[in-house]
Amino acid sequence: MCLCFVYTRMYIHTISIYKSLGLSVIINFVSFQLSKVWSGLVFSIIIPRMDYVMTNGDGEDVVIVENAQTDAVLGSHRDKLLIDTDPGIDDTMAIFMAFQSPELEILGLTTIFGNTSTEIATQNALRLCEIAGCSGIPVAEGSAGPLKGGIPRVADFIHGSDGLGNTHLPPAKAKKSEKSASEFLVEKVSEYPGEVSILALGPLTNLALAIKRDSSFASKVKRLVILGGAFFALGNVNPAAEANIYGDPEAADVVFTSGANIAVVGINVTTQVMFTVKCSMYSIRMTLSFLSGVFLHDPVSFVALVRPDLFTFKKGVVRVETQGICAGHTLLDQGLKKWNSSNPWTEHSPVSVAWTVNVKGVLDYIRKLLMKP
Ligand SMILES: [Ca+2]
Repeated sequence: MCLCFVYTRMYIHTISIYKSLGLSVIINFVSFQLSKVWSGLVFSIIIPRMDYVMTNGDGEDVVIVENAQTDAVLGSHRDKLLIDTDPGIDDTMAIFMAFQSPELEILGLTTIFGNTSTEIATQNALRLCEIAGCSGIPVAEGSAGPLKGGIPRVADFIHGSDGLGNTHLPPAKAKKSEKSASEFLVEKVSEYPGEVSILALGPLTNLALAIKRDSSFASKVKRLVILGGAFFALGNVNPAAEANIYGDPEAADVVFTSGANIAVVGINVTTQVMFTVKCSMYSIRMTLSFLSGVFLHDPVSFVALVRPDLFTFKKGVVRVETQGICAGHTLLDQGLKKWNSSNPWTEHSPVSVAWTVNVKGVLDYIRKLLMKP
């Protein structure tokens, strides 16, 4: 693959094929990160040939195998999917991966705050649908803040003021749905009970509102795959909490105890999968961030939806701390001990918590989808 890449703020507008956009958004994001420190730095580079290299959590290159077995295991039917999202750079990758998956029928996107405000997330979702040639897909705007109220936590210090690494894409032509996200979620899941999977890539406020709106919602969802939490690992907001769960701990606890068929992918798993870029022309390795790469939180969660065989899971009840210094902490009862009396974990339905990941398999899958013509 050959790319001639001159980095300017206009760069992203010159990319018409969205398989490249997923990568260019990341590169822009990394440049945004660099520019925060090296203010005024003109980051221009020509890369006649750019190899995309993925590394495992130890920083070792993973050899990418062309023609790897990456076909989805969903069978011949199209699996209906809703994506609740806060785009968001890595959300963008996951959304494009979904659009690149013909075995999926994307029923719509619902938006939430997190990487950016809900309002900007909605505009970004509409833009992404248009770029992907899928402007007919409904986008329903979600809650502007967490269940308990207050100002939502927004990670614009990571994703830029526009949520997409300050790429400042042109405004979307399409309009958002007149329905709220929770209305839309309930409507679609009720229309196809037992058939709709949901990929939740941000704080879980919209899902909790849908559960509160319709008591049968949780039981009618085919599978809910959640990006969130840190299981027996440090968080990324503070030692106790991961960002999506920290964004609305009350909502997360409602969802985890709803009885839905849930698989949750925490950052203890997603941080094992890292994206870096190698420029072979100059035989140098571009260090894309101060962490030597970019974690693929949202894309990994998408893979957990379509290729659960690339993960192992532990089953158990998950509760979320909603207050105090550990607010947003996710704690799984692994079932290793038989408790003598009831506690906040007993009498709730277990969920599946991603435990291990086939790093090479996941990276192969992500790369193949993003590079697909
Ligand atoms: Ca996200």
